[in-house]
Amino acid sequence: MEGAERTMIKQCQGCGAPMHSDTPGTPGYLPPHILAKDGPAICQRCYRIRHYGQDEQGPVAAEQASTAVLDAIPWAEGIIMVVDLMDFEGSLSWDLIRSSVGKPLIAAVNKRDLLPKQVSDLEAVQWVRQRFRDLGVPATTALVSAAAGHGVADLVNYCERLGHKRWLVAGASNTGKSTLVNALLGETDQIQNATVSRFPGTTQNTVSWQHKRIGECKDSPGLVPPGRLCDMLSQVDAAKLIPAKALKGKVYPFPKDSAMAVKGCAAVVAMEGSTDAVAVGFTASDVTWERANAAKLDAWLESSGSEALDFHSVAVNVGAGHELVIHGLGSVAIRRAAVKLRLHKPRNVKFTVRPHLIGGKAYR
Ligand SMILES: Nc1nc2c(ncn2[C@@H]2O[C@H](COP(=O)(O)OP(=O)(O)OP(=O)(O)O)[C@@H](O)[C@H]2O)c(=O)[nH]1
Ligand SMILES: [Mg+2]
Ligand SMILES: [Zn+2]
Repeated sequence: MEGAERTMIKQCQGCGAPMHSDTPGTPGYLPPHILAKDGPAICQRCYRIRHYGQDEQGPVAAEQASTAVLDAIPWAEGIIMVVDLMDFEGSLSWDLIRSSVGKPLIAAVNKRDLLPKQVSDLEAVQWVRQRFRDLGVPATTALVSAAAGHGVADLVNYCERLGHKRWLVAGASNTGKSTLVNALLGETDQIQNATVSRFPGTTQNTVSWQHKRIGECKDSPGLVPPGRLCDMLSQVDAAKLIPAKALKGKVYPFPKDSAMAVKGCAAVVAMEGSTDAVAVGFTASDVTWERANAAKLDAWLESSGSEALDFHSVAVNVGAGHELVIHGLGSVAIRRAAVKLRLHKPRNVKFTVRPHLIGGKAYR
């Protein structure tokens, strides 16, 4: 009887893990007397994340997340792909984009609240649309701040107009999928909402929610796109790199031989370029770009935390008005004159050169 009830109920409404009373300290665990109660419930891990901000159990395995998302795609009539505006290229999941072909793909470009005020919604949307065109991503853009509720009503209206009734909310880990699901549900009468945390890998499996206007929405575990620096560190070090603060720029003159670094993570050295060149180092996390001594970069880079990263360097040309983005870390925008620079980064970390997100009005 008890076993039958268990298989009937039970999935954690916060993270999607199957509920059990077998192994304390694993996702989905609840003591038997609580698990036996009726109604939706959240597991002990979700409870600890929500009330103490702690996740001792660590992230969902990348393969498990990927399998859960790929399994849900045939079910979905439309995909809401959540992308982190602060780590745009780094948080694009190409596996998801490829697997979504043939279905409406809405890119909910999230964390708009972290952009400086000088950038208007229109500018940001135009920039995102152009990036999707350049990258060949056939997505409709919805600029949102799931945490602040910005753009969420427009997203609901758009989904409703399309008329589909099964929506999969998917994307890279920590982009704000669960926060968006909660914002979509808004003032509905759901008893438990999706668990949100600053640690990547919170959601364990797909979880269904009923939305009055757009039908069934599924939250899903975060995919891990290759090449993000934050995914190569321990959970504690990674948390320092995860975009959670207003995007901040540090402006430095960037003539030949000058250098900037984020301690333990990456550095850039100007190899060729005019004395007029200026670099703006952007991050939206607990780390910042600092001026560095080009001759002493090794010391800067080796001060990484617990993990031993394998650094290498690569030459990169960055035009004026463009920026070098280091996936899962931040960017360096070049102003006034083009620069040929040398980028020092951990070997598997990817980078992109793109037109700048923040135009001429800020950080001139
Ligand atoms: N500033 C800001 N932070 C946000 C926004 N949306 C989500 N976050 C934060 O981003 C972090 C991750 O949010 P989640 O909703 O748990 O992200 P997720 O994509 O469900 O993450 P996983 O389940 O781990 O894949 C949390 O610290 C959120 O508070 C937003 O619109 N603005
Ligand atoms: Mg989640
Ligand atoms: Zn849970």
